[in-house]
Amino acid sequence: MITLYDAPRCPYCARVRIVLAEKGVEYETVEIDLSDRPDWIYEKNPLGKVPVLEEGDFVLPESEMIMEYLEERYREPALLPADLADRARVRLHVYRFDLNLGDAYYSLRRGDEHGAERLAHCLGFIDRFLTGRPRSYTLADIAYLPWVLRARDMLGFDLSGFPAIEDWLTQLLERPAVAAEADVVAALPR
Ligand SMILES: N[C@@H](CCC(=O)N[C@@H](CS)C(=O)NCC(=O)O)C(=O)O
Repeated sequence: MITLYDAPRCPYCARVRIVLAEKGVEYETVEIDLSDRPDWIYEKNPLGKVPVLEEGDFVLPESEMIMEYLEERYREPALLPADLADRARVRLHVYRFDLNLGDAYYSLRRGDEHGAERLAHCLGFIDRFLTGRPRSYTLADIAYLPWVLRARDMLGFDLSGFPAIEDWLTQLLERPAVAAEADVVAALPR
């Protein structure tokens, strides 16, 4: 049985929850209180962070690595394209997440003076990228979605200036795995 060391409010954990749900993998959850982390979590991950995936002796931190592991372990439904170049592009988007979105999101969340502008700037790039571009659903969508959802629903960031992102979100929310994550966000204390 797979165990996920998890925290509902953690968007990195959300990546893993969504991949597990997409692939229909049964797992158990150990919820970690991020404001009072148990000392033993450092034995699972020297950085003390979640998510951590565990299966017997195998312990794997880092959401990006966990998504890749699950993709290789559970082939269906595929969340990486068949074409090698397309796979590399998806990985590039995931690799550049901090630059493309994460840094700006946390800037706003910290209350930095120009946080909202930074986030709007990044979302503008993503919106232009998504505009009129038919794409299949991949790990890249899952890698970005938890922050977009939290920006809208927790930070109250207005997405109406980003129509392609709004369409993308609406389409993704039709997937049960993504809708379940929206429910997790809705239940978070504000
Ligand atoms: N690079 C890590 C980041 C994970 C991360 O930052 N998790 C946060 C919760 S959202 C955490 O555990 N924070 C505790 C800490 O920083 O001490 C990943 O992709 O899994």
